Order: sequence, then structure tokens, then C-alpha cells
Amino acid sequence: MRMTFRWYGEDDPVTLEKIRQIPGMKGIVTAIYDIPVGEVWPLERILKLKETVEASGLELSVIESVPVHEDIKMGCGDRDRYIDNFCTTIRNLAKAGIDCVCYNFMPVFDWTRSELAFQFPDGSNALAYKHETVLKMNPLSGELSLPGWDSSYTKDGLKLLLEKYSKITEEDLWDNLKYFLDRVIKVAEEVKIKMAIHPDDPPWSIFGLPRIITCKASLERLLKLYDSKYNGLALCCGALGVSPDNDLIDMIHSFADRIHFTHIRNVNISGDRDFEEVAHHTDAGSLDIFGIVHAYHQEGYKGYFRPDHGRMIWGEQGRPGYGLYDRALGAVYINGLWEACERLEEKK
Ligand SMILES: [Mn+2]
Repeated sequence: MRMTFRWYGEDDPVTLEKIRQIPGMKGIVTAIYDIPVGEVWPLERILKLKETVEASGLELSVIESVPVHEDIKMGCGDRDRYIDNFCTTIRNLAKAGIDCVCYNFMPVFDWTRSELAFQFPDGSNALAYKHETVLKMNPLSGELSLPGWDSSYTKDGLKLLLEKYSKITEEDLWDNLKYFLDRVIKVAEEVKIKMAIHPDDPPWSIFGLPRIITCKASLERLLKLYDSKYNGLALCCGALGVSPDNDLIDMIHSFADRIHFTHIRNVNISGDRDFEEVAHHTDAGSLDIFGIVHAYHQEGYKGYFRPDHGRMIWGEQGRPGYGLYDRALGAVYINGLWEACERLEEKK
């Protein structure tokens, strides 16, 4: 496995220089953030990003994410042009030596939380989700601030989008995903880029929008839509793990050869559809992080790992979920578990 860390570009207060000092850190997960969704990423911009990352002594490992335009998800408007653009971006990324690209197929809202700084008794804070609070939220009120949400929508633009989605069922979304994969995976195979879909976070419907990548059966269905190793998964144990029905260790063993990218984080399930994000350590939450890492080791996992969201600790201020300290502790913890698995294996 290769340990990586997400970096939000030149504006990120967590600089490449800091990231490279984390023990065992090999690579960077990032994207180009200032190109409008649906437009082509020019090769020269990608090469410049690669050069910047490599100058810090790290490798540019995974692109997270190339965003999928809403017309593609809705199956309307300019979807063919946006799919062509997506394919051109994939080709350009391959020319720059990238071999893994993450994306998601969540309508309108990316990852969603009700609180950005839930306070823990030890003075740290983290992202949290309370289903009752989310049910009371009105995305059209204009007061909502969601971390994974494209805030560039105008109120009217968002209203129109939600109206359009009100006619789209889960089955429509599956059809639109298949239409997208039939075109994109062909190109991914040709240029040898492993596509990795991130599951829906949280893995249930919010604001009445359909969400389909939520459980083992849906991952199985996704992999069968286009049966190729280039149609793969970004298994996010925090996203899937908030649903107690999702057995992550079983998923790892079932889909090992199709998992190209892994997000590791722990969550504390505090109620029915309520959770807080916690430290990566197994004892800190509801997920068996050791069991998860061990399962990857047993499968001979060669893909990318990254510590996912962390808490804000030691007084750090910054992008919710994406501070330096707690994610660095997560990376070191996961590396420690991996080393233990390796050494015990050698002794057998
Ligand atoms: Mn994730």
C-alpha cells in the first residue's frame, strides 16, 4: 500500500512542506480546484501541479476528484459534451502519469454534515451529523453552509436543480451512471487509469435526493455495470461505516481486486443516523480500524491509502476535517498497523 495525504493546493494552510515531514508519507491526493465543473483540465495545468508536488519530495498519487457535471448525473442537457470533456481530462491525467482518479455520483450535495465543529469533552472538535437537524435544514434558505457543497449555486439555480432532481428516481440515476461508465471506462482502460468511485456520504438520501452508492449490494451492482478492473472503488470506511448494516471487512474481502483507493477514518455512531467523526484509533469509535487494515493486508492490497477527515486538536484552526495534526496521527497509526501486519507475516 502507499500512504497518501489530501492537499487542497497552494491556498491550503497544510503545506506540502509540512505533509512531507509526516513519517512514512509517500504521496499527495489533490485536484485542480479552479476549473469550472465539466470543463477540460488542460495538460499544462496538470503538469504544473505534478511539478509543484514533486518539488516537495512527494509523488502526485491520486486525483480526488474530477467532478461529474450535474447534467451527466441527471442525464440531460449537455451530458455528451461533459462526458467528452471528462474523457479528455482522463487522457490528459494519464499523459501526466496519473493512474488513479476518484469521483462520486452524489446529486448536488457532496458529503454532508450538520455540524462542522462538534465539541468533545477533551477540547477537540470534529464534523458531526445529526439526522433530525438535517431533516430540519432547508437547502434553499441560503443560510446553510455545508462543507462538501458547491457554494457557487445561486438560490434560483439551486431551486431549479432540486426541481429537476425531484423527477429523477434511483433507477434513473443508475441508468445515468451506466451511460457515463460505458463511455468513460473504455477510455480509462485505454490509458490505464483506475477509476475509483467514492461512496455516498452519508449513505442515505438527504433533502429528497436519490443516493445509490450506499451498501455492499450497490457496490456489487456498480462493479457489474462495467466489468473491468478500471471500474473500481474508493472505499471510504467512514462514509459507509456510519450505517451499522455495512460490514467493511466483508466488503474488503469481497471487492479487494477492484479497490484502488482507500479512505480510513473512524466514526462514533451515537444514534439512529447520528454520528460524530473521531480519532482514527479503533478504541475511539464504532469501527474496527485494525480489522480493516488487517483485511487489506491479508488481501495483499497494493493501492493507495489516505487518512480521511481528522478532528481539530491542539488549537488548530482550518478547513473542517482537513487540519494537519489529527490526520497526521491517523497516517502514522495506519502505517503502524500495517508494519505490525507485515512483521507478523514474516514470522509465520
Ligand atoms: Mn471519504
